[in-house]
Amino acid sequence: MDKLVSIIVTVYNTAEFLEECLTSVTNQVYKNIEIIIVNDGSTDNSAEIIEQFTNADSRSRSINLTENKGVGFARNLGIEQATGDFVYFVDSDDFINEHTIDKLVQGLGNKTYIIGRTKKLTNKEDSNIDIDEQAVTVRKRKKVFKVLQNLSVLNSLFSMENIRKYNLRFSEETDCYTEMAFLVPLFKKRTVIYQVKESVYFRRLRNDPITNPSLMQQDREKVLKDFLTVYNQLKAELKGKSKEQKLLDKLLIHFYRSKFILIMRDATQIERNFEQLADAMEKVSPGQYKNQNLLVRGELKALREHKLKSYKRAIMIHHFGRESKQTFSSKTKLTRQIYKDIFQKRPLNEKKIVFESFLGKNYADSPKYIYEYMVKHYPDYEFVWSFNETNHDIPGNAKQVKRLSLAYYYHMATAKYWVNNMRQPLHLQKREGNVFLQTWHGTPLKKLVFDMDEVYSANPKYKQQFYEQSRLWDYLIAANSYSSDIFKSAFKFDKVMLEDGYPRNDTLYINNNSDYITKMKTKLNIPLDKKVILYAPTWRDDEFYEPGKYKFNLKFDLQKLQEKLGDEYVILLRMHYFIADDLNIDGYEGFVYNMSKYDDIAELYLISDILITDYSSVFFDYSNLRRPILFYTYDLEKYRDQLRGFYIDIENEVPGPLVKTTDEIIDAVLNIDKVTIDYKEKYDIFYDKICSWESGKATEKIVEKVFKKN
Ligand code: C2G
Repeated sequence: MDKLVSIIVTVYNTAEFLEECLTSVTNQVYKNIEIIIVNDGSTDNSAEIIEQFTNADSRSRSINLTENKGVGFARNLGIEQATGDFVYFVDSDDFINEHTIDKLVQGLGNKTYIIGRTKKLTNKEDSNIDIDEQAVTVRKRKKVFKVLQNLSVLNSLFSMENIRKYNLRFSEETDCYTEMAFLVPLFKKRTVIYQVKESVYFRRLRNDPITNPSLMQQDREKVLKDFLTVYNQLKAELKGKSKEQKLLDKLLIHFYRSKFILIMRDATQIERNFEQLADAMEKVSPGQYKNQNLLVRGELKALREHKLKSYKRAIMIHHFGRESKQTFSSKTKLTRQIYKDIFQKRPLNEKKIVFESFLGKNYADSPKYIYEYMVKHYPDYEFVWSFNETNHDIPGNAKQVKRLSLAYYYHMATAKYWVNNMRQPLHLQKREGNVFLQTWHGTPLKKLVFDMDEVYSANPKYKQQFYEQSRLWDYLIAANSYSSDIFKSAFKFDKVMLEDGYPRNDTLYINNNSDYITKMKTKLNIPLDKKVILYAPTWRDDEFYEPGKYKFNLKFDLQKLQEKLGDEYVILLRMHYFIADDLNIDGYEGFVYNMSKYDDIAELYLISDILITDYSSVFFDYSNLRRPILFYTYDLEKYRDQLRGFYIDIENEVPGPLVKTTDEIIDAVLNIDKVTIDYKEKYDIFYDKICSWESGKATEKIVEKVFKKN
C-alpha cells in the first residue's frame, strides 16, 4: 500500500502567493495525499482562494480560525487533523516542484524521517531549475547538528509514528523558533540524516519586509526574546533528558554566536537583554563552552556569572576585533569608519549644502536649479557638489568633490543640508540638525516601490533599502497633486511634502522663447533651419549587465527615418542615465545627434519640436511646453503587464498617440498638425492635472521654505 502523506499548509495573509502554493501542492505527481489547510485568521482574501481549492480537490479540507493564533498553533491543529502515515509542511508563500513529494517517498524505504533540498528564491526565474525526473539520489548527512540548526520542518517527511511516540508539537507562545520543540526530541538519537537531492522546495525570500515581514524578518530583539522563551520552556519540560538538554544548549550557543552577538553590539540592547540572556546561559552545562574560542568563552562566562561589567568589556573587545579586521580589509571600509568616528564628530556647519543629481552623473535636474537660485540669493552659504568626475563647468563657487571619496564624506558629515534627486548611499547616517531635501526625479508613470507587487530587478532588497533610505528625507518635492498622492503610498512618506511644482521645470516657463532656443541650438551645433525630434526612452528593469548598468537597443529604422524626415528634421537621441550601451550612429552624422551624455535634458526639451518617449517620466515635464508628444511603445504589453504596471491608463490618458513601428512614427511626424488637433482635448485635461502647480517660481518658493536666510 502507498503511504498516505498529510500535507499541512498554514496560511496567514498570503493571498498574493497562495494560488501558486496550493496549485503546486494539488499538482503533485504522488497522488496518495490529503491536504489540510489551516487559515490562521487571515484578513485578506486568502479564505476565498482556499475555498476554491477545497471545492475543486476532494483530497483537501480547511480549518478556518477566526483570529490569528500563530504558526505553531496552526501547525499543531493540522497535526491533530492528519490521518496520514507521514506529515509534510508547506508555508503558504512558498511552492514545490510537482515531483517533490514523490521523490521523498521514493527515498524513504523504511526510514521514519527524510528531508529534501530547499532553494531560496529572490527572483521568480530562479525556480527554473533542471530536476532529473528519473533519479532519486539519497545522501547521508553525518553532521546532524548542521541540519538541526536550520530549525526547519520544511520539505521533510515526518512519520506519524514518531510524532505520536515523542509527542512532537510546535511551541505556541512565540512567533519565531516554534520548530525547536518539534525537532529537538526527534534529533536526540540521530547520527545520520537522509536527504533526497532531487526533491526541491522553493522558499520565497520576501522582498517587502516592511509591509509584509516574513517571520524571521521581524525585529532582532523580538527574535532573541522568542528564542529565550522557547529555550527556557523546553529546558524545563525536558528536564532530566540529557540528550535533549545537550541539543538545546548547543542551539543556544550557536544562535548566540551567529545572531545575538550582533544585537549586543549596541549598549542599550545589552542593558535591555543582559539579564534574560544571562539567566539562560546559566542553565548551559559548562562542558558546552569548551570548544569556543577565548573571546566567546569570556563572554559566556560573564553572562553565566551575571557580571554585566565584564560582559560589556568582553563584548567590546570582541566587536572591536571583528570591526578592525573588516575596517582595514578595504579602503572603502576605512573611509566609512573615518566618516563615522571622526568626521561626524566635527561641528555641523549650519550654512553648508551638499548637492547631488543622478548619483553624481550630471549637473542637472532640480538640485541644479535650487543651487543656481541660491548662488544668487543666498551668497553666504557654502556649496558643495558631489560628482563622479569633478570637472564640471558650473556657475558659482561650489566645491566639487568626488562622490564617495574622503572629501565627500567630510562634507556630508559636516553639512547641515543635503539636496539630492535620488536615493542616498545606504550607509550614510543623519546627525542631529541635518536636513535632507529630496527633490526626486520625475512624476511617476511606472509603479514605484510599495505600489509594485513583486520586484524582479537587479536588487532583491529594493523595498527594504528604499524604506530605510527614505526615512531620512525631511522634505520631498511633488510637482503635482497626482505625484503627491502617489509618493505618500509608494514611499510611505509622511514628512513635509512640498507642493509648489518642480524647480527643474521653471526653465520651461522662463526660457521658452526664440532667443534662448537659437542660442542653445547654436551652442550644440544643431542646424537652425531644421526642426528637432527628441527621442528619450526609459530603461527596462529586466535587461541589465549588473545593478545600475542596463542594456538598450535602438528599435528604429534610422535609415528610413532619414529618408522620409531628414529634409525637415534632425533627431536627438537621449538614453536614460542607467543605460550602459553606447549607441552606434555612424553614417547618420548631421541627422542623428547623441545627447546621452549631455547634462540637462530640460535644455533639450526647450530646443525640440516633438518629443518621442515610451514610459519615461520625461513626458510629464515636456507637457509644460504644450508641444506634441509621441509614445513609441513597441513593448507595451510586456512593460506594463509584467515589469512594472502603471498609475495611469496609458492607452487613454496620455496626451499623444501610442505608435509601434518606424512607419507609424514617420506617419505621425508628417501629420503632426493633425495629431495636435486630434489630441488637443486630452492634452488640455492632462495639462490641468499635471502642470497646474507650475508657474516658473517653484525654486524660489521651495528654497524659502527649506533654507534659513541669515
Ligand atoms: N531622463 C533623461 N533621459 C532619459 C530618460 C530620463 O534625462 N532618456 C531623466 C529625466 O529627468 C527623467 C528622469 O531621468 O524625468 C527619470 O527617468 P525615468 O525614465 O522616468 O525613469 P526612472 O529613473 O526610473 O524614474 O518618479 C519617477 C520615476 O522614479 C522614474
